[in-house]
This record gives sequence, C-alpha cells and structure tokens, in this order.
Amino acid sequence: MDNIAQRIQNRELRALARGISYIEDNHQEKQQLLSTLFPHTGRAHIIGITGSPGAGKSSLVNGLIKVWRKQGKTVGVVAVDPTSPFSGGALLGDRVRMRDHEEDEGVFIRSMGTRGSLGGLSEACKDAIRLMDASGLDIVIIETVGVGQSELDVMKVADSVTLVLYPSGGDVIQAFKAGIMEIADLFVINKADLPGVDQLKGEVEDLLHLTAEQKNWQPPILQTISTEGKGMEEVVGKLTEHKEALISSSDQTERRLNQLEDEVSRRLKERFAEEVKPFIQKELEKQISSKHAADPYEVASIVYSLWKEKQKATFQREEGEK
Ligand SMILES: Nc1nc2c(ncn2[C@@H]2O[C@H](COP(=O)(O)OP(=O)(O)OP(=O)(O)O)[C@@H](O)[C@H]2O)c(=O)[nH]1
Ligand SMILES: [Mg+2]
Repeated sequence: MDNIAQRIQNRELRALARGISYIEDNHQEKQQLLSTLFPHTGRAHIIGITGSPGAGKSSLVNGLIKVWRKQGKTVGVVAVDPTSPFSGGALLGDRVRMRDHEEDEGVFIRSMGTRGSLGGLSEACKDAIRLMDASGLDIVIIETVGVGQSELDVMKVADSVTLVLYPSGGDVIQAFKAGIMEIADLFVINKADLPGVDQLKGEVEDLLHLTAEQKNWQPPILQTISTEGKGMEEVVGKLTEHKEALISSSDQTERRLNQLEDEVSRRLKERFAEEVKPFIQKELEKQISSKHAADPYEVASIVYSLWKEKQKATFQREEGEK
C-alpha cells in the first residue's frame, strides 16, 4: 500500500492508474491510500472545463496540453464521459492525438465512466483529481458535460472553472439556469470559425452583468478555434493569471476552505443517512402496517429521536464498561 502511495508520489503513471482504479472499484485500500496522499495535495493548478456536449471541450484540452507541454508543465486529465472517452465527431482525430500524448510521460489522461464507484461519480472524480495532484502533475484538468448538480459539484473543486460555449444558441441560457455562469472564471467561445460569435459574446456579456458582484476577478471572454489550435496561448495565459490572482488574494484560501467544509459536511450527511436508514425503514413499515398514513415530517422527527436515544444508550454502556 505504502508502496503504491510512494510510487504515485514519484509520478509513476502506472501506479497512478492503479490508484484511480482503486477509487473506481471502491477497493478496500482506497481510503488509506487517499489519507496517505492527502497531505501531498494542493500544489496542482486544478482546472475545470465544462460545456454542452460537442462544444469542443476535448479539442480545447488537446490544444491547451500542447501549450503547457511547451512550457515544460506536466498535465493530468480526468474526462468524465458517460459514453466514451474524448468522444464526439472528432473521435478518431482525438484518439490519434491522444495516442501522441500517451507516448508522452508528462501527460496522463484518464476517462471515468458513470458506472461503479460508491459515493457517486462526483466523489470518485474528486478523489481521482487528488491522486493526480499528489503525483506532482502541474496541471490537473477535469472535463465534464455541464448538466447536473453532480457536475457542478465537481466543478467546485477546481481552482479555475472554464465554460466552453459555441455559436449555436440556447447554450448560454442553459448554462445560466444551471448556475454555471456564476462559477465560471473564464468563458471560451470555441468554434469561432462559425458565424454568430459576436452575438454569442453579447449574450454572455449581458448575462455576466446580471450575475456581476464585486469580485477580484472579472471573467474574460476568449475566442478559440480548437481544431486549428487558435487562441490556445491566450486561454493558457488567462488561466495562469487567474491562478496567480487567486494566490495573491485571499480567494484561494477561502475557496479551498469552502470546498473542504462542503466535503466534510457531505461526507457526514452520507454517514448519517447510512446510520439512520434501518430506523427509517422500520418506522415506515410500522406506520404503514398500522394503516397510519406515513407522514415524512413525523417519521423524520421520530427517527431522529430514536437515533439520539440509541447514541445515548451506547454512550452510557461504554461509560459503564470503563
Ligand atoms: N468548426 C469547429 N469545429 C470544432 C472546433 N472545436 C471542436 N470542433 C468539432 O466539434 C466536435 C466536438 O468536439 P469535441 O472536442 O469532441 O467536443 P466535446 O465538448 O469534448 O464533446 P463531448 O465530450 O462529447 O461533450 C468535433 O467534431 C470537433 O472536431 C472548432 O473550433 N471549430
Ligand atoms: Mg469531450
């Protein structure tokens, strides 16, 4: 176990791959591995890339990786894809490019499906990001299709969130409704070779005014043609600037503290929910069999009391045994 933790820290990509499999399979050593490596996290620049299907997220990531590699930075990617890794029309092209990166020891790409992984996809992703961070990769990217709450949660672990849009309409309003506009630090209008770029830019600006609050950082709106590698340096530049702005203000500490608070609270909720589950089932069965219309408010309050009583009894018994 220590061995694999050590090897991950030495940035052995094969060990990193194995560690991530531990997470996906909920391996018995998962928790210990994560605890061992946690103190070594916090150094990577974690970048979330989100946007609707086919917006060009993977193509953008491909282009960005090239710029970072030129700067001598190492890059890890977690691509969350319910169907296939780096999918879309560019499947073949992307695969070829990915194979180029596969040969490169400075790039680690892992796609994670929605299957398996107890605690849900978002939890597994966060853990995978941590392993990559602990392995010393300079940049860790998480690519997800920005749809549900779980994707939004994943985005919240990022230092810099990038929303990829493309001229097609409808996109922006959806992102706005999903709450992504508010958490995005950078807007990328990809497929800038297609018509409608100025209109889209106007829409983003209008919506940004709506969500605008006093922030240290004003999210820039950039244009790219990922398939041609255009605009990549600018995106990398802004991402770097954003990270620097985070570090030099109190935002970074605040962000990470909020994220940790969220995570601890969620883990506790999960644990509590697991503990009270048998009580809930028993109480519901009782109420239903007594032809009582089960009222969720009442059941919740009874279950809470029962759980508290059990805690008290356990505590007293333990005290008595001392
Ligand atoms: N015209 C044009 N097409 C692009 C551009 N960037 C990406 N594409 C194309 O858009 C399609 C989708 O690209 P992907 O990079 O797979 O998009 P994605 O957002 O990762 O897609 P999913 O992961 O499936 O959600 C592919 O056919 C790309 O070749 C661009 O700048 N201009
Ligand atoms: Mg993709």
